[in-house]
Amino acid sequence: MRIDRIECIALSLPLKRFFETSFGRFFEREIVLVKVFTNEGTGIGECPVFGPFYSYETLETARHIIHDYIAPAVTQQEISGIEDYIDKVSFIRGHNMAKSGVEFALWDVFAQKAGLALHKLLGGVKSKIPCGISIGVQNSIEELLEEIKKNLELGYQRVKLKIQPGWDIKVVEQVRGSYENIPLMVDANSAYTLADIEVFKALDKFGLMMIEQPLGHEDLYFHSQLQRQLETPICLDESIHSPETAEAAIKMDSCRIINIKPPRIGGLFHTVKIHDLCLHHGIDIWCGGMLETGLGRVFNLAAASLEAFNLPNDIMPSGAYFAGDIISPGIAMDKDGYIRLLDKPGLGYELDFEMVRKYATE
Ligand code: OSB
Ligand code: MG
Repeated sequence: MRIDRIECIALSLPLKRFFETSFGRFFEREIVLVKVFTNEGTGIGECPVFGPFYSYETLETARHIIHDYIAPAVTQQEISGIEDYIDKVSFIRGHNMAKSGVEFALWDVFAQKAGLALHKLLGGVKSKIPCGISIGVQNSIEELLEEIKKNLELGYQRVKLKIQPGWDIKVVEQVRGSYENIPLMVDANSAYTLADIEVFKALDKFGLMMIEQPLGHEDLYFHSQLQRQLETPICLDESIHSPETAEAAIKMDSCRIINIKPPRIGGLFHTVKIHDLCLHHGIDIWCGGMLETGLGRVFNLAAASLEAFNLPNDIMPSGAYFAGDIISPGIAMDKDGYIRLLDKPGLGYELDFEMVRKYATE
């Protein structure tokens, strides 16, 4: 297969309601839509960059890396498969979201060419994917309890609360007061240090499924120190960039669970690698999200269809956070909190050009 051209389109989608994490409150979602034109068809992917709050990648760095480094390394030549693409861009250090945006589009082309649904081509074994909801920091506890109620009624199988200093122990205590038995977890997005050990010892008493990324976004060592003092499993998100960091984290006992976000680790090829590693070591995994559009969620759904993804995922239907979506049909979740995988060749969804035009920023 030969890649002729790669195109990036910047999109900005308004959120239905603000989304707040320990790194900020957001009202809109800016992402990069990636189109890869090959001699065997066109594929689409997305880079769900967040600005330098979550990681160093931004809309501008993703476009820059794709146009000025990835495209020259992979266009106008034969690409034998995904692994060949991974090899050809491996000289670029980091910039996993930029790399994965193009990788996703290539998976789309290869799945179309094989006449297989993407999740089947990847080796997925599931027909439906369990969903959890991620609920941001709210203005008040009352507002939070209202959000939880609404989302449980929609069918989500677990609730993840964003926490930060000042919005942690009391909040979890009150949520547990109203919902004694729901599958509940928290995500700190690196808002604490080991000096906050007492916060985690207090959280340890609430029967949480896990505490996601409590400490530094690059850290493995301090997480291993924290994990040995807690019953609750630590789940790493930001700190895991690659199969190598995943292996180091497992060997250091920095976590018992890994949140695999395909864009954060450079795409679906590395997703399979980390999946296999976690299966081997008995580490639980689930697929995280970056407030992707429906398009980004399709790649996450394929990841979550792999055997060892055994916990509810941060994969939401269209309409969870956005009023409109850029794919058609929209992604739907049933009342039991499952998204059914489609069995059409390729992604199974089409780009909605009218919505893309509506949200394009240039
Ligand atoms: O840390 O998991 C995270 C959203 C944006 C950036 C980081 C995170 C999140 C979420 C939302 O928690 C998950 C989702 O719905 O995509
Ligand atoms: Mg997280």
